[in-house]
Amino acid sequence: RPIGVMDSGVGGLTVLKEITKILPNESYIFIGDQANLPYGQKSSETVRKLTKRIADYLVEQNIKMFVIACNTATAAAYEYLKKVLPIPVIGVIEPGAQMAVKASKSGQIGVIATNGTVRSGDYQRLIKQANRSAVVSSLGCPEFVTMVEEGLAGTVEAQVAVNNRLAWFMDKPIDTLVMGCTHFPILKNEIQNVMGNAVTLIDPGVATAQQVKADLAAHDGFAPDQKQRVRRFYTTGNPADFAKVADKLLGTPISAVKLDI
Ligand code: DGN
Repeated sequence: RPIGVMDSGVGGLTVLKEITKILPNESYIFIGDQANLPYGQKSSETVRKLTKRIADYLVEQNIKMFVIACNTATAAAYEYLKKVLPIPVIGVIEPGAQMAVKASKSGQIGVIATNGTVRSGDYQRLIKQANRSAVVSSLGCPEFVTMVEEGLAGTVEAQVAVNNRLAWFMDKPIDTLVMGCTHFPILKNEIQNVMGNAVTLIDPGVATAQQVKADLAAHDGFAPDQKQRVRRFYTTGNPADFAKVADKLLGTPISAVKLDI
């Protein structure tokens, strides 16, 4: 049985990439809900409905685990889906928050995310739960998502936009910055350039992959079936747009199928 992974777009592929690194023999079905992108500006009720719709489709495909590879959808739907789905559900925020607390020496932690994730206060809450004296500064960077979807990572235009937005952190003494949107690791170089090497960047996808591995190990009957290994990619939007960014990101040609649900 495959593992189901979803995002509003291509960003979740940064999480899939980390999962496949440590679990190369599993089968995966990835869905990017590009027809409904961006999730970051929508109400949490709408995001919950959209995420449930994708989850239901994947459960019908007989997945054994559902990974919400989107921070906005995790904030809106993780607790709910954990209750209603018949399979284990993994979100990206809890693993990311814990990783940030471990990495930070000063307890001064920055979070960049969509406005939806910032509004949820989930990173703030979970970081403070793990370290009561932590100081969390959160900033919405919705335009980063569009830049990544348009394939602009690595351009001067992207660097300028990242510089402008992250100037907000200049008077905040953070030593750790959480890339709290799965699209943002694609802009990692731009982000590190402006923040400098004294700031540790946290990719919650890395911690999420470890969580997936641990949860699989904890459930019986989840041994990988080598013979049936598949990787399928779907988008509710335009497969050509999906493939353009996906190829670059995964370093191998991806053919995505248009999904009508
Ligand atoms: N990749 C999603 C996240 O991690 O929050 C958000 C992208 C979006 O739909 N705005």
